[in-house]
Amino acid sequence: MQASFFVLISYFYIFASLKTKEIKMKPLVSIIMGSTSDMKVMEDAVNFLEDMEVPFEINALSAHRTPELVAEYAETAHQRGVKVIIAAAGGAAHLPGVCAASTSLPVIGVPINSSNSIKGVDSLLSIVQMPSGIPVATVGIDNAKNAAILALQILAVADEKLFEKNLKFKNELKDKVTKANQELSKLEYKFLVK
Ligand code: C2R
Repeated sequence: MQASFFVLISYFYIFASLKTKEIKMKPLVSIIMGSTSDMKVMEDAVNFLEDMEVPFEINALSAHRTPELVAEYAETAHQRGVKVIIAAAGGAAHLPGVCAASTSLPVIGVPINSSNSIKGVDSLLSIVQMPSGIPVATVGIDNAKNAAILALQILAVADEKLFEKNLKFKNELKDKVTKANQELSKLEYKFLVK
């Protein structure tokens, strides 16, 4: 009786720990943004990582509004398993740079054309013009998808499965161009030379 109770408890323990493992994936990519108002742009990055099955975490943090939290977050990111940080901000976009100052993980910056921004150009320059020694790899204005693709490519250097996924994605891009050219070849104009 006592033995079967012990077996039952062991099964329950194994099942519970497997479940916890399943739920508690370690994030490989960490997305941070200056405000949740950036989320409409950052959804492109979220969707790409989701499609590629890359575990990620997401937080709103601000170098202006929550400076202590940004430093704590950046200093501890690698302890949570994070390998790449994507940091988005608009206007006086200091978040990516301040984050890069407190971590040796690669930081990818996404300049946001926010409501307080001058068409995203201020955000772009604030992120890209970092002083020597503290780089932030900067993508185009509002180009959150490119940030996620670059994050995947960084991870793929040491991960065969992600390397294959990235290759498949790039091949799909090639196929799109091939199809586009097939469509263009159907055009009929008097002066179009084929
Ligand atoms: P609100 O919509 O919250 O007013 O934010 C955000 O990224 C957002 O694009 C407007 C814009 O302010 C940006 N913001 C930063 C920082 N914190 C918030 N650029 C920062 O620390 O760099």
